[in-house]
Amino acid sequence: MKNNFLKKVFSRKKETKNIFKPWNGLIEEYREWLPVSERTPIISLQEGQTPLILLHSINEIIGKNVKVYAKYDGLNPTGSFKDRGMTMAITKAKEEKCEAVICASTGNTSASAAAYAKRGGMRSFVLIPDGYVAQGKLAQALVYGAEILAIKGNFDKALEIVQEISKSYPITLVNSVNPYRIQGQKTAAFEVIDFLGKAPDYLCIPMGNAGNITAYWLGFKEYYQAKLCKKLPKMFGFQASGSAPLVFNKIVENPNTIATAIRIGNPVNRKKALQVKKESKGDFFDVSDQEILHAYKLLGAKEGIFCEPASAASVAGLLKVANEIPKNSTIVCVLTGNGLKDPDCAITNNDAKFESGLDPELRTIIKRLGFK
Ligand code: AN7
Repeated sequence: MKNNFLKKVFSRKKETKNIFKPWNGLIEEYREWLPVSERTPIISLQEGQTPLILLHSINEIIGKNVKVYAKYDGLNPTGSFKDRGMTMAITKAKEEKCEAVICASTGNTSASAAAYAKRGGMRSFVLIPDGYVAQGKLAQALVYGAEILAIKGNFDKALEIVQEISKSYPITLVNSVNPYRIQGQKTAAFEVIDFLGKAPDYLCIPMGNAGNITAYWLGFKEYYQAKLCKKLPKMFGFQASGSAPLVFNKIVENPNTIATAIRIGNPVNRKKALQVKKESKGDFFDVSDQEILHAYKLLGAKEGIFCEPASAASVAGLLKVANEIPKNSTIVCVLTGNGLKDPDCAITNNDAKFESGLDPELRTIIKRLGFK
């Protein structure tokens, strides 16, 4: 049996199958939809083309013959959806001969900005809320050679400062107020439709500054206007209960949540987000940290998908509003960031068995496995 298999392997013709269609990054792939010209120097890490994964256990929980998919954007080059916007923002900064970029960040923007800026030969300055950036993200910013300033204040304060600086000094702001960020990020909606062959009935997405929900909606609308889909999804945005300025329509002075990525009390894209809600006949809801962690664990231990807590808010939200979802719906939940970004959260919040200090002895191990 084994020999036959090996014979077959070695007698195979020496040529590759060429099954992989090369993917050249989202600017090249969606060039005609983006503000680039022949002369634009494209800065890319071949981001995009992230998988849309059917979530079997979530489907089972909700029932009603729904089809729930995860858009796993944590598989981008720096582990979050930010790379979609950053390839565009940094490409345009390069085209405009800019030498340095700056951002405020809860972590992912800083990691992505640093990676793409360095690839483009620029300096990258990042302002972060001291003590509230997950370890993986901080590690990335350090490795990518960012110049990091941690402030005694939250993200909102940091964003105020970098907005001021970029007005008066020759440094390009790459937060989602930079319109090129939204342009890049809208390609995620294109990919969803390219994969499904239609728009989903619902898009569930976590919201912080609400750049991503704005970008998805723009992408869906552009495909709709080009007749590449026949309908538009309802946009469901979710925020953590302790940090839900868009849900409660106010400014949250001291936002607080385990999902540090979306610990944002005064979103700059507030108006745009409310417009998306209205136009799409969607809705915004809050989810508690407990609900977020429940979804986070479910995705990990039942689906084999490790996302960061902020991303799990999309699935937590869907589970919360499942009663409102009609039968046979197609739903896409955006998983915005990779679980490896926040190892502390993972180690503190899981239901795994972990025994340590065991003797390296066969009998001991067999017994621990539950055998005699
Ligand atoms: C994993 O990195 O704002 O609603 O500074 O990292 O477009 O702001 C991150 C936001 C969702 C919210 N999920 O997106 C930053 C930052 C993850 C995130 C969001 C963020 P927006």
